[in-house]
Amino acid sequence: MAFTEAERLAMARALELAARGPRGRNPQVGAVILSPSGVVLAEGWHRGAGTAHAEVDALSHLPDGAAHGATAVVTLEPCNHTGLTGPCAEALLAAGITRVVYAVDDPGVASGGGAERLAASDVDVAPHLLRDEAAAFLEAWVTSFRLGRPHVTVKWAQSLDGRGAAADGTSQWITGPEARADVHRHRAAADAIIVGTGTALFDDPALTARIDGELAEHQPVPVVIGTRALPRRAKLHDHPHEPIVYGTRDLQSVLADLRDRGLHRVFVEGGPALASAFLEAGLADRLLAYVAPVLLGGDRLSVTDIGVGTIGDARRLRIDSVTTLGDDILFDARFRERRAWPDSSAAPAAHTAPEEGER
Ligand code: AOF
Ligand code: ZN
Repeated sequence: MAFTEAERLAMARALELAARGPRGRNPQVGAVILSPSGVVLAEGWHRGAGTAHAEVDALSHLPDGAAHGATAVVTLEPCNHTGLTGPCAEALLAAGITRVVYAVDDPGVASGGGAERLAASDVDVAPHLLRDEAAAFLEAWVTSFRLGRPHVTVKWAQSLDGRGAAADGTSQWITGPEARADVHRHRAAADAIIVGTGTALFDDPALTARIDGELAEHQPVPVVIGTRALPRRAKLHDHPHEPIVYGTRDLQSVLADLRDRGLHRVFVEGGPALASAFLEAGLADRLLAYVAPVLLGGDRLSVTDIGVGTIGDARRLRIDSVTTLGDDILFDARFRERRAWPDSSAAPAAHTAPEEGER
């Protein structure tokens, strides 16, 4: 598919615009309207459920007729349904748009199909410009949309021999400063950050996102799972958000509650028992494994039992990137099998999601 330089720049701009929208139930979407010669005519973005979609927001800045023969560049395939607002495909046609460039297909059964609708009316539809960037940006929304639960990233730091702590349980600073800074960037991108009470008691983590020593603009809500009480002096109590404490081990109900609170990007930070519980339940979408060139030996592993009794049951992942961070290496991987809710009307029981690109 051929794209012009103006379209590439417009898509990069549309992704920036998308990020201005709130991280809520609806996707964050951006749009740019280009004249036939590639001049930016208008910009728009989606401000959350019930408000205008990005394309309609962009078109609303133009006088009638000004978009005739123009190109719409959108980060998500224009929708084809009447939800809380009308179908964008029809709005683009009514405005006289003759070319639509978009990044990611709309995964919705009802909302999808906008590309076909537009093509059927002789609009030149060019999909998948900057798809990888846009898909990464929309990953959490696509997961919550498809699986009916928040997107879960499990993170751990490990020694080269797969240990998560030394024999006495100490585990801070397995990895170096570059890797730890990277963890804080991921924290800042999350809506909630979960630890077990064991970690909360033993490590006394602050669970804030800090960039260059300063609190990041966006702070994830700290969440503690387990039955032991937090000491009153725990650092967690100084977090800008009041910690949420769940005295249950039922991860389904925890995720359901986080979803109902509008927290769709969950970052699981430890320890091994909690990470293993998410893995065993099939409730992990992404793994960030920071591997340090140290050996610890002993029996404190990064992951414990995850219900794999035989090699055929091994949890398989796809590695998306391997990055050197100082002396350490980050494996960023996606789980091949993921589970939705067993009890959800939004998705079938123990549903196994096909991999991205296999749908
Ligand atoms: C677009 N452009 O900017 C967005 C889209 O209930 P509604 O009407 O807000 O529709 C929400 C659905 O529409 C959402 O699940 C997704 O499929 C699509 N979002 N589509 O063309 C946009 N935000
Ligand atoms: Zn729409």
